Amino acid sequence: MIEVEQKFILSEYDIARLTEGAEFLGEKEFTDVYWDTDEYALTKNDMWLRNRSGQWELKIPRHQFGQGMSMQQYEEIEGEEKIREIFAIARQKDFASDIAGFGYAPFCECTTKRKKYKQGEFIIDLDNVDYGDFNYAIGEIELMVDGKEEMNEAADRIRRFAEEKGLKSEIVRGKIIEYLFNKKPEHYQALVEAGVVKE
Ligand code: V4E
Repeated sequence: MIEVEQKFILSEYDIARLTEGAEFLGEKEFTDVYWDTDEYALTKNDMWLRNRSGQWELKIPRHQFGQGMSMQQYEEIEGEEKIREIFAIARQKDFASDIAGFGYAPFCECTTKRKKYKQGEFIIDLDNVDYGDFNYAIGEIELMVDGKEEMNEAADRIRRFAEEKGLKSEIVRGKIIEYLFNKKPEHYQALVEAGVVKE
């Protein structure tokens, strides 16, 4: 599955409009640890390797030509076996030790409290992210699609839905970009220079 999503900074009023009549799917909490090399080998290529509460996941960009940067599209690879295949990392010890051997190390840890809603075909996530010494609130509107041919159309549907709810489509810093912006300016700047982050 491919996730097509758009992020928003939401006021209380926006949240009320977005969730009015929506089905509340539940609340969960998870801790993410993101990994990269000192040279930012992954994130400079917009690839995001994380351990989410014990599960290894990799997000790979699948942005479509013609979509603005406010709409982000990533394929999610789940499980260490598939990630080992992609990076050709043979099993020697556990996954963390094996990737550490290739120069990977954690660069961001954060805990998210997520409220999830279903509004028609759309999934709405309202996240509150705790980085230890500061917090960030961010919302996402998402659609999951089977193939890349469906992505542009899904992106348009999200954009129309957001407009109906009075939301502006603009570039919003995702939770990890927000962390780098505040805490790791060198890493943040490297991503701006690589064109991964648009200011
Ligand atoms: C894709 C990405 C990053 C990885 C984290 O993705 P995100 O969707 O923010 O996290 P989350 O927890 O909502 O994942 P889910 O639970 O939906 O799988 S970190 C940065 N990016 C891309 C990115 C970018 N290139 N530019 C800007 C301004 N923000 C984010």
